[in-house]
Amino acid sequence: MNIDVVLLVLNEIDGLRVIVPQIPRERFHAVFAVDGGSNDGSQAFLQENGIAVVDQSRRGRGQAFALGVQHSTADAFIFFSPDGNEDPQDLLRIADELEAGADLVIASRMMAGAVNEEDANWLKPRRWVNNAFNLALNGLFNPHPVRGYITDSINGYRGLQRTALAAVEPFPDDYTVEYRMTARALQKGLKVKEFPTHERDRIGGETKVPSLQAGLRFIRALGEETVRRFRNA
Ligand SMILES: Nc1nc2c(ncn2[C@@H]2O[C@H](COP(=O)(O)OP(=O)(O)OP(=O)(O)O)[C@@H](O)[C@H]2O)c(=O)[nH]1
Ligand SMILES: [Mg+2]
Repeated sequence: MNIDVVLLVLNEIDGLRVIVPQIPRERFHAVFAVDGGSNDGSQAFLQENGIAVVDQSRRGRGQAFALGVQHSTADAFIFFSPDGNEDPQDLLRIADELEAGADLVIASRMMAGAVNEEDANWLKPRRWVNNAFNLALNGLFNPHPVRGYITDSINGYRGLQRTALAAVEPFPDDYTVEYRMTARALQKGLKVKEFPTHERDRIGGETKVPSLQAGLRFIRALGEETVRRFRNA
């Protein structure tokens, strides 16, 4: 099976310098990047390292996912953010799960055995908010909400089969793309597989996602996906 790694990049030069050499490139059909308009040398660094860059016409993680799929000729894709949060060794695990037949593979920061950046804190606001969205998604879209409970429906570190595209497209432009993809995959009865990951610290640069705005967009995404579900039923 051919699998491509799609790097999602917006001003990640510090992360790229550390992470790119750690990508097990020989395992993959192609490794290429979708860039949301970096101006910090990310594009030049990628090109120097033999990684093709697809330019986005506008900013947005969802559009980056869509372009990644459009430019890939592989049987499956892994979406990877090279900012330091995601362990490049997990690329191999995701590839194995895709080869074993999972339609959607999610690196979970929340399940038993996983480590997430808030674990050491007493207050875990991001985890609590994510868990509320996980609960809503499992309740609304998961045909097996107990035994098949999805613990990290939002995480972007994931692999997807080309054959699963029909169930999860079209992608929205923004960063609700992963959440909606998980909802649609569950609702269509696709095989969604999670494994525990160790989330690490961002290496440099800045967060691109404002958290309050993100919360509101996720609420809207839930509403829109619910309407979509009943329209499709
Ligand atoms: N191509 C593309 N990549 C993007 C865009 N927005 C964010 N990214 C990348 O997507 C990844 C995730 O964005 P982050 O800002 O790290 O979001 P986050 O992981 O929730 O936030 P942190 O915890 O601060 O790392 C990073 O690799 C970004 O460079 C975009 O519009 N286009
Ligand atoms: Mg990040």
